[in-house]
Amino acid sequence: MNFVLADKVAPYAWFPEGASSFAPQVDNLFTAILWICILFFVPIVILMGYFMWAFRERPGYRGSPEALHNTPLEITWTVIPTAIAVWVFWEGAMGYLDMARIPKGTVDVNVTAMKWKWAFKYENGGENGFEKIGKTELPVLVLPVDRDVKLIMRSDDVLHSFYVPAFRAKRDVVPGRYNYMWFRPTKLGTFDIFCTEYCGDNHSQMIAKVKVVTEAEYQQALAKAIEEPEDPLERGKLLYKRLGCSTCHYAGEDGANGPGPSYNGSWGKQVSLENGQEVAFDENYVRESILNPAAKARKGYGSASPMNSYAGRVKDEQIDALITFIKSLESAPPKAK
Ligand code: HEC
Ligand SMILES: [Cu+2]
Repeated sequence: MNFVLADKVAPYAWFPEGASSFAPQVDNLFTAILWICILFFVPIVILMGYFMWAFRERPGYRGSPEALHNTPLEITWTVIPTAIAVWVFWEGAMGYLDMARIPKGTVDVNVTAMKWKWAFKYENGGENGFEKIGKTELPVLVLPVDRDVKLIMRSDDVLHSFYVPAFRAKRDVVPGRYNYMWFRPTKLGTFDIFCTEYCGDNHSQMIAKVKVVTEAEYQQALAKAIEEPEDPLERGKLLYKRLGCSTCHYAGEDGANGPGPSYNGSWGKQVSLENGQEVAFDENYVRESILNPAAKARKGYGSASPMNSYAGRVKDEQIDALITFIKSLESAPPKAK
């Protein structure tokens, strides 16, 4: 017979694959507690059954009315269980402290939970990619193997909980504050990320994957995360968000009602400056505004522009892309205020 039930059932019924430095500790303590329970439970139940039968009420049988006393026995059954309970507490407390104490020199990732998805931002500002797994596109968090990883987590809406079963790591993600957790992946592979705090209708679909790769592959993934599209218009749109222009300038159909002028319908017009002059809103004006915003302060926005210079922070091709983007809004309707 080549059908072994344990092989079919075990991967689901027992632990998922352990892939972090926490896994051996958690699994060993769990297994030890399980065996302690079995070793106490089985003899106690057997003896209980036996005593029920041996000391049952029957014609001609009279039990002793006095309780028996045996000092060595009582000491034994007090000291041994106490020692076991203290050991379980000690192991649990040490394991907890290990998880709570975040080491230095970690790879940091920002995690945002929202109804009903996860978003990850790497140290270089790049965002997670997606991979088609089964029918759906899932966010994929790429992490290096054998490095300590720290997650800085927040929620956009309600309480969620970040859980990677293979890492034996779980932590609530709370709106209105940052929560931290750390772990050290020890195995290459792709593992599940679940939300494990019921957070609404689609809670069960709040899934993502963590992909543990070698250091070299991780560096590639980081570089890819900040890669910019070839197409200048797409690139400009992306930079408008990534460089934070969107926090002050309105463009297209989004962006803040911030302190900056709207890009919509600006291209090609004459704009009045604070010093009374007029300039054409063209390539050179945009370029100068990015590199030296104070040079030609726009009328009505005060001479002390809140916009900081981007000199040294943007390359010429990035300015070209931003120009292409602003130009594409030449006849966009003004923002709905
Ligand atoms: C902190 C808010 C802020 C940020 C961030 C910001 N700007 Fe500005 N920007 C302003 C304000 C306010 C003005 C108007 C005053 C002035 O001309 O300096 C302005 C002016 C401009 C102008 C001249 C526009 C006009 O209508 O006269 C351009 C072009 C411009 N910004 C582009 C950008 C780009 C591109 C980015 C991102 C790389 C950016 N800004 C980021 C606040 C900001
Ligand atoms: Cu959730």
